[in-house]
Amino acid sequence: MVADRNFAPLSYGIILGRTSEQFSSVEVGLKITDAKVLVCSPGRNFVTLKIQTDEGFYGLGDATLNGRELAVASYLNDHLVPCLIDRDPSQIEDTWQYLYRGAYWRRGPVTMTAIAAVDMALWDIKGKVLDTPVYNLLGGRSRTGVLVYGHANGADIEATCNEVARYIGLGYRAIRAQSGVPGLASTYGVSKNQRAYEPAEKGLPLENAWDTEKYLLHVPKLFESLRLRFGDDIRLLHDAHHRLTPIEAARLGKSLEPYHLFWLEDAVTAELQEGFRVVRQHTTTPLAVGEVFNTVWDAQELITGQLIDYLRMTVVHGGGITHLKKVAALAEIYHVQTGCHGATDLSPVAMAAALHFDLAIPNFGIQEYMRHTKETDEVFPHAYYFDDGYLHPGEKPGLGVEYDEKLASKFPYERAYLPVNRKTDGTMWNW
Ligand code: CS2
Ligand code: MG
Repeated sequence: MVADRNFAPLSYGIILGRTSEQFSSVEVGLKITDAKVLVCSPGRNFVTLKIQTDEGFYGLGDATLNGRELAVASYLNDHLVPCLIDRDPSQIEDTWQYLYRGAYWRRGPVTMTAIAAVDMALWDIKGKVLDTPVYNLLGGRSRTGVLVYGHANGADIEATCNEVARYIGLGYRAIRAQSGVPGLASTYGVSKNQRAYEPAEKGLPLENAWDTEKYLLHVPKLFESLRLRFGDDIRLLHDAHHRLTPIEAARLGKSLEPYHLFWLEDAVTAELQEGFRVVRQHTTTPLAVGEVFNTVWDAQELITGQLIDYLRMTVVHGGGITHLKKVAALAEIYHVQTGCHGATDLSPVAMAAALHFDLAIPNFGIQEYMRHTKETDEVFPHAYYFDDGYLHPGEKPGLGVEYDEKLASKFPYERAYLPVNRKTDGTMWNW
């Protein structure tokens, strides 16, 4: 059918086979009729936005902000949902601009996670209406699959090496390795019970004790053991979780050079983006940062100054697919690749959105993949799948994720927090 001048050019009315007589000049096809904020806890907390339209199409967006979930739920329920009703769901860019610029108060994790949820849901709807997976709407495949890295962690070096062996056995080609540090009772990123670690814990925040010197002496020994046992081919990654000052991070990067890491992540926090310049001046270990970033402004200097190699921003905390593709386009010019955050606190909806994005953009680097629990996968049945070290988003129209509301209602929300970090003398520490 040829587009009629009476239709808005991006209207779904054309796709749905309507004729101009069925519309007045202001009608543009689908309308958003409802948007529900769904909160559940199948092992951990998730907030999901479900946008419904008058033609029965619906879209899902992840709105989970670990440890601060209900703030986003309120932002959506109290402030965004009323603005969505009766809008045309095909106008993704305009809706993004409306919610971002229209708020007056820009940026911040709560705002940008809420906007991301709307954005993801609208891309999901667009894919379903056009009967195609979202990656096709982003320019189509740029690769055959999405290279992922898994998490191997253990109480000590030997336990971590054994975990790496297990991941290699599962087909992973890239593995993040974390180990407990001798002399410290617990370390973030390392579970106490040999199970996959879960970033947040129920109850009040747990407190970890931290000693930078012990850590800096230990980590090179871990990677020396890993290279001796597994050779040079496997890609190895490490996350410092923002615990170091720039010069400490520079020392760590330098001491890890013989073991040629794929990346050293979150060596320092990046509120002070130029802090990375110090690290960069001293080491050739590739640097990754950005899982806590929410707009391009958090990474602008890091990208344009070529201070990092991989940007960890992801769809759910980075303003959605609409914003992240612009950030990636800026990064592409400066030889920065993506490495989207993918811990278990990002729901399968965010994981699917990341995979469509990863498959399509030219400067994709790697995708983090921490497997969800069986309960989570059952609440969010999804088309994406792991095969031989790669994830594939699948061919279902839209994002390819469902939400089982009945099952989800059996898992009510439980408050949980990320741990707090203190130095051994009690000082709050998490640069
Ligand atoms: C970690 C996460 O996956 C990562 O790289 O840093 O565990 C992160 O701390 C959590 O996702 C925070 O919610
Ligand atoms: Mg991290």
